[in-house]
Amino acid sequence: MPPRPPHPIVATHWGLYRARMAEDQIVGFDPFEADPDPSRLIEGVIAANDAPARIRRPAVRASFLAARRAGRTGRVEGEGRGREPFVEIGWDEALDLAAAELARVRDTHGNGAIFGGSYGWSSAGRFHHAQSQVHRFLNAIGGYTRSVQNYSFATADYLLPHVIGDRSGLIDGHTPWDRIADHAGLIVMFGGAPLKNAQVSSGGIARHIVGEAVARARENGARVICVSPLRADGAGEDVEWLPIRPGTDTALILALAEVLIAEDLVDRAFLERFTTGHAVFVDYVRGAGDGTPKTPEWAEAITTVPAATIRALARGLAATRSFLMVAWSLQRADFGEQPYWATIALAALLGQIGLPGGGFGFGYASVNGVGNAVPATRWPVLPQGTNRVADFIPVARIADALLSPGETYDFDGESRRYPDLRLIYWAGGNPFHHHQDLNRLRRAWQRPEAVIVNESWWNPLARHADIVLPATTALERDDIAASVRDRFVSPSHRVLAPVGEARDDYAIFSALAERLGAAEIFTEGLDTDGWLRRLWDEFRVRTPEAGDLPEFDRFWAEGPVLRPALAPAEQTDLLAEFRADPEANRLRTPSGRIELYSETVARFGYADCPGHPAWIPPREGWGSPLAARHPLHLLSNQPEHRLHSQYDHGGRSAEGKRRGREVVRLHAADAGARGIGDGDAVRLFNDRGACLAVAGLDDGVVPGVACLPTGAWWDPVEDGSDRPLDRHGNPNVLTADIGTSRLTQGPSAQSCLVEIERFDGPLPPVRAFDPPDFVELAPPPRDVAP
Ligand SMILES: Nc1nc2c(c(=O)[nH]1)N[C@H]1C(S)=C(S)[C@@H](COP(=O)(O)OP(=O)(O)OC[C@H]3O[C@@H](n4cnc5c(=O)[nH]c(N)nc54)[C@H](O)[C@@H]3O)O[C@H]1N2
Ligand SMILES: Nc1nc2c(c(=O)[nH]1)N[C@H]1C(S)=C(S)[C@@H](COP(=O)(O)OP(=O)(O)OC[C@H]3O[C@@H](n4cnc5c(=O)[nH]c(N)nc54)[C@H](O)[C@@H]3O)O[C@H]1N2
Ligand SMILES: [Mo]
Repeated sequence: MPPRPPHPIVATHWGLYRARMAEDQIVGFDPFEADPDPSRLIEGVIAANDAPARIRRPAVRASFLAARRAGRTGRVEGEGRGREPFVEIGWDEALDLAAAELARVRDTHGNGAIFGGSYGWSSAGRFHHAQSQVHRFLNAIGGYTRSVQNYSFATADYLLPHVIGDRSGLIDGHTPWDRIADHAGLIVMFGGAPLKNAQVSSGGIARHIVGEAVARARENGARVICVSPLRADGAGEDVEWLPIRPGTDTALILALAEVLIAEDLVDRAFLERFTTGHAVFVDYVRGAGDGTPKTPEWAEAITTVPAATIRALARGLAATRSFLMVAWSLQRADFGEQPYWATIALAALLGQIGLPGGGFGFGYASVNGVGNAVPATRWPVLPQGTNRVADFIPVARIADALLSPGETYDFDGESRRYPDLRLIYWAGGNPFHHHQDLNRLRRAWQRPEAVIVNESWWNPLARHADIVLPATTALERDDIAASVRDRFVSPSHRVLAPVGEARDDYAIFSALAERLGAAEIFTEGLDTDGWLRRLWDEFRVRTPEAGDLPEFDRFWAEGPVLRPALAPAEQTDLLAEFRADPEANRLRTPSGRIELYSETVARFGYADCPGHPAWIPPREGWGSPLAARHPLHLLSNQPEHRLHSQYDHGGRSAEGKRRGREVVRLHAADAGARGIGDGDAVRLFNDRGACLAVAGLDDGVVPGVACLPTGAWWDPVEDGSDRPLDRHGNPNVLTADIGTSRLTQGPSAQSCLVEIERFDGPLPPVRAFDPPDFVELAPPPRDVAP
């Protein structure tokens, strides 16, 4: 690599930062100068880099190593994954062992028995992106069973094509913030626009835009309403809060539609010209089939939003240019299709879709950069090769697949079978953070014959692996960073030496590929320097202003390049072209129009996702039978003080905790009824599990709701129970592992009921950040399956 410049820059998912150096040592970070609203998530990251939780050497689960050293293959039960000590070994033996597992499973059961979905956010750089690396490697050795979708918006991802023909307004094609700020008179944000979430964006951020966008809309006179169980989801003081019960927005949206219909405020011409199935939807809203008109009074009983407020809001929506935005969280819940489809239907009744700053869009603050007016660019990506295995699972059905190989399940109109997965390779994600019902996942996780993980930290994923290979962190390697939602491309310079024996994922996979006879396919003869140059050169060639971009060495020395923003005249609103000419620009739905009733979805015959938007009471929520025992609705939203589980052992995350545990926020009325005071230790529980946390009283939480953010490293008390108490406050010991519906099979974490009690016993110390126990020699395996 060319030398590191004197003022290096580091790219993270939460922003670009200038490294402050003193005598060649990094001493701190300064925010990137073009960023108006830099994130503090960088704090503590340097100190965390060589924390005790760091994985320093390759390590193997003790009974697994003993079995393999004794020549025994197959599943090794021992004490079970997650409950055993590890043996640290040298790189050569570790790589030989991992390569032998891959070869044996591939040769015995085929590449489809290797699960390489490896979902997760990894780190920001494009080349060392662990996801891309592991997929490229597994393709080089013949392929793997992959996963489709993501945890963020799986449900919307598979619903929207049925409704508007593609993922516009979800993945790209959003009406830009500028247009909304300039034209909208009323902005209704279901799930709010939480600035805590807009701190991050996959691939990195040069400019944080959400705070200034909402402020600009307010300056231009727009009324901004945050519909949420949490007041804090509003972006700023002058955003109005409309409190709602979680999981009930569909009822509110249907009632808004009912008012428009009853008061003749519907844009009939729009419905006729641009939609299909509106008669079915209107009949449903009026109660034609089920005898229940979806009136504001009906919705008030479900949502707690007063009927008068609903009527006034509906009239307000029709009286001005209005924009409906929905956070991704709403579809990570039972029947999460419904609030999205209902929003599109409501926007269609209003008839403003495709007009400047009008209509609908999704995820505007779920990450930074949604609605950023940036020119479409194909940023540098590591090519992943071709996967010769066609099979896949929906990403959130991992535990089902492991528990029930061969079993059938429904998915988007297909009846499919779960594959027989024998080996899991995970790099750059943390299923013991992201998956629901972790106690169930742990049971499922015992099934495969081998689990190989590349990680930097002894987090719950690494602890549940057989072979753990220590990976470098982003601070320890050179990379190129870029994000589809932003305008920058930047070097990310190595500012620290690797801790212990950590290696880059690229080096790890190169060495494995070598052992499996695929080195040339995987590396193409290039080292890191060679790859970075190739990615840069390819990017320069396909970028319009290629001539303005420096060659690699200058780029490396000079730092971030900002591409020009889209000029106002180049900005368009979602579905504007369709509105301008619906024949020439037919949507890719069967009718070519917006489908308020989908014959395709109706034909699938799923009771949990009928052919039009509908109110289906959640499996878990207020009013469901479980509420008698577990009356509080648990929201597990994204954490303000970290990205998922990353750097939970570091500075910023620790600041958000009390007594070393995650804070569960609840209303004083709910706390008082349970004898819980602010700062008390509490136990949250339901039939799936239990965790400790510290109570934070907050009148900005709707009564009946408890909010425990995700990301505290799971810290089970190992007492032999299959539902051990988590000491630290990880909500995924409580959440349900059930697909949103048979249509989309997405994660449904936000539909979760719990009870909370004061915890008066001695507080067990948090052990999550201690390394596991290490032993010198593996004990003989107790039980080896053939
Ligand atoms: N209850 C509940 N659960 C949820 C959600 C929720 O709302 N509620 N949200 C879900 C959503 S939207 C998401 S996206 C997921 C997020 O889930 P994940 O993306 O799986 O979470 P992360 O903590 O970001 O995991 C990334 C892991 O990659 C590791 N890593 C980082 N860089 C590298 C690298 O270069 N190499 C290697 N080998 N490893 C690296 C990190 O140490 C970390 O362990 O969580 C989901 N889970
Ligand atoms: N700081 C930080 N930012 C993040 C992340 C992180 O880990 N840390 N993760 C990133 C990722 S991967 C993703 S996918 C996005 C996710 O983005 P979102 O899905 O938008 O994130 P959440 O925080 O789960 O939800 C946003 C808010 O929706 C509200 N909400 C939940 N359920 C309901 C409901 O039924 N009705 C209504 N009206 N509101 C509801 C909650 O109060 C919550 O605060 O966040 C990203 N941003
Ligand atoms: Mo996500």
